[in-house]
Amino acid sequence: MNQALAVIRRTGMRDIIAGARALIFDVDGTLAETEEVHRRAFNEAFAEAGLDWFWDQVTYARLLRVAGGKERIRAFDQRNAVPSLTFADIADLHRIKTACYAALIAAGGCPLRPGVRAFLGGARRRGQRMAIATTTSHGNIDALLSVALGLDWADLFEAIVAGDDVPRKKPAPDVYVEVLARLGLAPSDCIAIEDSGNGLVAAAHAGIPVVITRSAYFSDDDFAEALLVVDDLSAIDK
Ligand code: XBP
Ligand code: MG
Repeated sequence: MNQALAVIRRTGMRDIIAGARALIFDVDGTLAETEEVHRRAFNEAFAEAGLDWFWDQVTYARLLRVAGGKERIRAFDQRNAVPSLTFADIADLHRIKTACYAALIAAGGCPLRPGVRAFLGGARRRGQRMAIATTTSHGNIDALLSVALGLDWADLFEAIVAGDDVPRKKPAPDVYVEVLARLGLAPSDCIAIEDSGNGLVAAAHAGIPVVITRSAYFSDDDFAEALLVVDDLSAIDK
């Protein structure tokens, strides 16, 4: 698409996005580039648990196709003919990882991605309703957004649905279906803001139009079904 068409398309999209009754935000990779912090937290948890595991960026990029930290640990353990961890072991290990993540975020934070703060402010000024639909946990959302948006961050979002609130994680549509139910809105009234192929599939299967903001670990995913793909949210407000 040439530059002029891209500008027209983006301008038209800006009006569509501004006209949505609700905006539903993914968290990891969308509001902030958190996956490197998650990866560090997983590796700290493995060391604390005495496991000789270490996930480098290449390994983690492959494992990120599995949504959910517990599921990711299980997928990695099952690479061995005889998995070494029970479900209880995995739950314990994931609790350690979540504590490591909270400590890393508290120590250094993870800034909001470019344009996110302005985008949230614009939506609030326009009176648009906002919600969160994520695979991660409520504890991780709170750890990240308490630092990035302040202790009253939850006041911005009418509905906050996390991975363990629903039977199936992304790419299943469950978190988005639950957000729609809590908002009492139709899919076409809303727009989802996502960063990954799994997130696009989840929102699209709930019938919600999707804006993709490319993130570090998912920039090469297939976003053909998205309403709009931008490098970050600042591109929309221009
Ligand atoms: C991203 C995920 C999460 C995080 C790790 O969620 O898939 O699993 O990678 O967090 P989203 P947990 O992009 O939907 O926000 O270890 O708590 O799962
Ligand atoms: Mg994401």
